Amino acid sequence: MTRDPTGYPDQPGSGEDAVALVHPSGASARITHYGGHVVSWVDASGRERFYLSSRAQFGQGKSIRGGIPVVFPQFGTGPLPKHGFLRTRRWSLIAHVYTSATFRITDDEQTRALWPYPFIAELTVNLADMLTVSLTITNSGDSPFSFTAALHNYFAVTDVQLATVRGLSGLVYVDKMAAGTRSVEEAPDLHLRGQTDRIYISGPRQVTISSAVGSSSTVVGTDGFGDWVVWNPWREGSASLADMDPQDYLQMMCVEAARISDPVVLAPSAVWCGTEVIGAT
Ligand code: TA6
Repeated sequence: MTRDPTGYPDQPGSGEDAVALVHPSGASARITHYGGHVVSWVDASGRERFYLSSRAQFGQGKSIRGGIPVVFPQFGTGPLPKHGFLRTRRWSLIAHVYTSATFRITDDEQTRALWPYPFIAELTVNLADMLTVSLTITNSGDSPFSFTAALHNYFAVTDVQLATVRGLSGLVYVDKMAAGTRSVEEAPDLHLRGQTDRIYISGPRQVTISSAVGSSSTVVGTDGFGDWVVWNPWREGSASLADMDPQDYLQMMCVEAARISDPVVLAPSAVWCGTEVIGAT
């Protein structure tokens, strides 16, 4: 999927307001204030590397379907809204040059009503040969808290049935499609054959999606996360999502840098940082 880096699919009434990054190589990226959400990265060869649903909703109390939703302070379901509350809130832009932008969001009355902790979250996106995304969480209160988090990457693939994920072999995974049972990944190259929703525990720091866009690969390296999530709703799952065309499951693969199995515990004034570096080869 190639998208004009200066343009954007029309989203009538979407309220999408994004910050653009541009690099002399021709690469570009866009990040919305809503959700502190990377919605596009076009690499130097002009290929869009993220899936973004044409039915995505912007700023309407929903997470944007595509790009990189920021998950904090709860991955998945639990006492808080699913995947936490940062992905559906407006962030402030605090720094922006051509190739880099930093967004910030802090606790407020609404977040404290859900989760009673003061925090500062910052998302920094750097565009160079690769795209680097860092999520930093500071405990700005006076009691410790713990959290789970993820950068919920929706990578673009030309055909999910041809794409593979390398790097997960030998890992234990929690299979949400099999009532949370644990299995060991045996495939050197993971092919998705149907609806998939797995948490790979304590994985390597790098995975590669082969045959991602055309014959090119997407390489994701991480620091501070530890787990990986692989998700694709397949035909049946995407049909139940109002913000996704049922055929779009073919064009996306979520391979997420996550911190789930070993939640972060932050003392007052302590800072955690999770980073991913994404390359296109
Ligand atoms: O990260 C995988 C997952 O937790 C799946 O279980 C699936 O529900 C997906 O996220 C998308 O969640 P969302 O709330 O954005 O529809």
